[in-house]
Formats: sequence, structure tokens, C-alpha cells
Amino acid sequence: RGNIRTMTWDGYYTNDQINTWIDDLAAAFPDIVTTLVGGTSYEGRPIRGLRISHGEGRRVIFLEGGIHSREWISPATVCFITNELLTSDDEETKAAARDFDWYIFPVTNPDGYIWSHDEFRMWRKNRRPVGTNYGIDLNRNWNNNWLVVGASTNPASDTYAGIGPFSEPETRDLSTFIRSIGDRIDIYLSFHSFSQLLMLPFGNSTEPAANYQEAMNVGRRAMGALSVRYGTQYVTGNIAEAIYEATGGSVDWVKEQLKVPLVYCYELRDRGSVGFLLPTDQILPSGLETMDSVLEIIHQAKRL
Ligand code: ING
Ligand code: ZN
Repeated sequence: RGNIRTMTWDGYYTNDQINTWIDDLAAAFPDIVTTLVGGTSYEGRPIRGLRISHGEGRRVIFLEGGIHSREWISPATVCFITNELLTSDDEETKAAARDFDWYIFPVTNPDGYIWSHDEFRMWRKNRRPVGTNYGIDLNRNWNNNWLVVGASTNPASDTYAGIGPFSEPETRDLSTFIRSIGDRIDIYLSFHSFSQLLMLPFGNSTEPAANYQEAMNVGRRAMGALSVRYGTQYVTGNIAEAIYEATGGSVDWVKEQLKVPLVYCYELRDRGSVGFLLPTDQILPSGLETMDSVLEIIHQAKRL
């Protein structure tokens, strides 16, 4: 089984380690794992991912991690879920792996993730130079209500939206990739930290979206499931009501442009006492409880 046992959830992994692990998975599970490239970063790195598929043509669950580089629990959780899908003995988990085509990208902002590991822990954006500044917020750069609210025109800002929608290779390439499988996607999950929220589109207004009530009900049930294991409390709501008004995020584009039925954005642990610097001993519990909630979303989606 190659090196897959080296991911032991007691530390945060680097971009290189995650990419090596993806290759190990493809070698260990050649019949069901295919490696993917979702695009190329500004600095020229591949945005690597994998597909778990027990047979072409199933409905798709898409997992997007690490669009903000300092939110290290996001890639870790996406990797944990991936590992569960491939190695768990739990029947519900095995069924989830079998019943869907999973498209998984743990690190969608590799340049930023490397910068956060090597140079500046609190880095959020990509690494495009802009005058004397650096970086576009990749969760303000998607082509849906771009720059309408909660985004900045100042390149020094952490929420700088770029010179136009999809100005960045990361968002442009990834959106093209997502669109290519768009009509097969049932569930799209984006992982951020922190605040312990489960958010649904949209970010421009607290006005309820098309299937708001349905998505809220599924989301609340999922957060109920998440709380069972350790009592961790999450709040469910649309982006604008749960956290703040902000546009140009991936989930709004996926919901509005591709009409994906269930689209959620997690704000993982914690509620702010350590924030982005979540201790490594929380990777495993956070992964386990988040997996519980993903299984509940699937369970609820099957009943819709
Ligand atoms: N939070 C998200 C952010 O990009 C968000 C919240 C999600 C806004 C989706 C808009 C759309 O600001 C974090 N922690 O990054
Ligand atoms: Zn984020």
C-alpha cells in the first residue's frame, strides 16, 4: 500500500507531501483512484487532485480545500475524508465511496500554501505580484457578483479581488474544470477555517436562495450529526447571515452558474481562541466529526 500509512494526522502536511500521498493512493488503489490536475497556479504549479470512482458516470461529490493558504485544517480535513473513503471499514463510508464519483482537490492554492509553510504563516491569497504588493484573494475572484460587496480593490488587502473576475489562473482553471463535470455534481463542499459554521450561498444578501429551506434543513441535520461525537457546535446559515457579506467566492459561482443542488462552505474549528493555528491534536477529531457530517449530507441528499 505504498506510503499511505505515513499520513497519520498528527501533523500538518506540506504541498509536496500531499502530492506524494496522492501518487501513493493512485498506486495503492489503481482501479479506483485517478490523479487529476485541476489547473496551474500563478507560479506554475499543478493544482493536483484525485478522483475516487468505482465506475464512470455516477453523480459527483466535489471537495475543494485550501483556497486560503493559512487555513491549514482545510487541506488536512479534505485529506482525512479522502483517506476514510479509501480505507474505512465502516459500511456507510464504504457505500458513500462506492455510490458517487468523488472529485477531490486538497490544495487549490498551492503557491500560497507553500508561502504559508515556508515564509509567512498567516498568508491567505495567491502569490501574484501586484506593484509592491502580492496576492489576489482566490475566494473573491470568481465570476459571480464579482467585487459587489466584502471585497477590496486594494492589492495590499487580504480580500483583494484582482483586476477582474477570473483574472487568476487558479480560479480560471479550476472553474473550467468544475464546469466540465458541472451537470453531474450533486454536492459541492468548500473547506475554510475558522468559526464552526456551515454556510450556504449566497454571500451578497441574507435573502434566501432558491432551495434555501431545503439546504438549511439538510445542513442543520448534518451539523447535528457533526456534534454527536465530541459535542462540537456549528451554526448553519447563508454566508451573509452566518459570517459577513462577501462576493466572488467559489460556492456562489458553483451554485448560481452550475445550479448544483447542494453547495456548502465549511468554516472548520475553532471558534476563534486559536483560529488558524489549530493544534495538531485536533486534526483527527475535526476530521472524524466532519466526516460524520459529510455522511449525513449524503444521507439527506438521497432522500431529496
Ligand atoms: N471565510 C470565507 C471568506 O472567503 C466566505 C467566507 C465563503 C465568503 C464563501 C464568501 C464566500 O472570507 C474565510 N475564513 O475565508
Ligand atoms: Zn478561507
